[in-house]
Order: sequence, then structure tokens, then C-alpha cells
Amino acid sequence: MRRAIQVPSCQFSVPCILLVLLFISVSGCAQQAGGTPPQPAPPDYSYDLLIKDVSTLPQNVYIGDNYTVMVHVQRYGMYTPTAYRLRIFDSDRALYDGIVSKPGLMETFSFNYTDADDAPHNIRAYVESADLLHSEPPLSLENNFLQRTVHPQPLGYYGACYDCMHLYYDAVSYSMRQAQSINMTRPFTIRRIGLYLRSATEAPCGAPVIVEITRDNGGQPGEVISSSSINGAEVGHEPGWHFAQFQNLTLPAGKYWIVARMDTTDSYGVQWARSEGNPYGEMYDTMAMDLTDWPAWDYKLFDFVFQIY
Ligand SMILES: [Ca+2]
Repeated sequence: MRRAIQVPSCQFSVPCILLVLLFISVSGCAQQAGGTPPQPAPPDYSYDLLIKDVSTLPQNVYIGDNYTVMVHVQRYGMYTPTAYRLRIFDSDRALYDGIVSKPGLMETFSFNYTDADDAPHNIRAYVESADLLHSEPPLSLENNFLQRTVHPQPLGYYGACYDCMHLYYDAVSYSMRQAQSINMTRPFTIRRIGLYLRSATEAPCGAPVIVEITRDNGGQPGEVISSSSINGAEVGHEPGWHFAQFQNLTLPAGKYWIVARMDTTDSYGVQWARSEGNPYGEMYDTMAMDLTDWPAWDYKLFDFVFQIY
């Protein structure tokens, strides 16, 4: 009689599952060792062109000064586009329209300016890929345009925030004359001069505030070159800018004085704003003359608030 051989059953037993997993693992390894090598990643053609900045040199631009407007174009990404098209406008006037081949990481485009007045410049720059095979990815297109308005500023001392400047006020009257000097390193043209004034009284005096440009006479106001005035009736209790008009008075480089005075005794109340300390120009560039005291100019070590256009 043949004895039946008992085969151990392994259906669903834990050792059996482990055995199966081991087999799958070993056979998988064997397949990989003998299979195809991993494929290299496809080339990365992504990149980003952008107008990085529109800036000026020097940073602060003044009427009559030479300055440079600069447009900075940058590229990022693994891929360098073969070329891009750049267009730069000053309002509707084209400053540049061209193709830039093999662009560097940063390219700068410069334009020289000299402004006779304070008319602003609306600078707009556009960059777009000119790579026929690999266009710029759509997600990178938002920064391809930038605009900035350049405001040529008047000469003078006036700060950036009139309300937050801590100002003092000095009388301009029949007996009190106030003067501020300017020292120009180039020829310049005066069209109007603004003084930051207020009236100490609610009712304005109505008399004109006389504004003179004088030569320098040994460090103090000298011969009058030109004279204009501000209507005193305009000067209210709240401080504000008031302008005296000059007819394109062009002067050579040098030191000059702006003198504010009144020539009528009906002048009580007008005051010219000034700084605390001496933030503008040289130390001895403000003076006062008090006719009730001694009729001579005395130094004041601060700066009046003024603008020259
Ligand atoms: Ca872009």
C-alpha cells in the first residue's frame, strides 16, 4: 500500500505571502538589471524675459541737469533665447526698437536727457522673445512690460513731504528781509521761483512780496539782477507754495541770492518757511536784514524752503 505523501498546505498562510513577495522582488530586480537604461530628461526650454527696472542716473533728476534714463532687461531660466525684441518709448516717441541677439543675463539701454522744464517723461519698455523655435512660456509673460514716469525736479530745498517737515517761519516785511543763496556749477535758467509762505494773520495783507535775484557780494546779497513779486493777497493762513515769475532769466554758473522783502508798511503777517539746522547747501547760505535793528545782512544757519523752475 502506497502511503500518501502529505504536502504542506500554504494557502493564505503568513510564511507563504512573504515567499510570494520575495519572489516578486527578486524577479523585478532581475528584470531591471537586464532592461533598458533610464532615459535622459528632455531639454528645458523654459526662460523668462523681463524689464527689470527703469532708472535714472543720477537718481534725482533736476531741471537743466544732464542725466541718463536706463532700461534694464534681464533673462532667467535654463535656456537662452536666440534673440528678443525690445521697444522703449517716451510717451509716443520711440527711443529704441530693435532686436537683441544672444542676450546676456542683464542688458542696459541708456538715453541721455537734459530738460529745460519740469515736463514729466512717461518711459515705457516692452520686451518679447524673437526666438522662432522656443517662445517664452506664457506664464512668464506678465513682467515683459514696465513703465515709469521721470519727473525733473526744480532746484532748491523743499523736501519730499511738506506736511511732515518740521518747519519754522520767519517774517518777511518792510523791516525784515530774508535771503537764501544758491551756488550753481553750470549755467541755468530761471522761469519762476517758488517760496513756501504763510500768513501769521487770518487776513492777508494784500501787498506784494518782492522776490529778487541778486549777485553775490562777498558772501552776502549784492546787485539786483532781476526782480518779480508774489501777490500777498494769495498768501493764506495755511502754508503753501507761491510763485514769482521770471522771463527765462539765464545766468552763468556762480553764486546768487534770492531775496524776499516788502516795500510797504502794510505788510504784517507774511512768513517764509525754513528748516531747523542746515540741510541744504553750505552753512552760510541764509541771511537776514532787520531794518529796525542794524541795516546790515546777518548770517542765519538754516535754509529757506524754495524752488527754482
Ligand atoms: Ca517674462
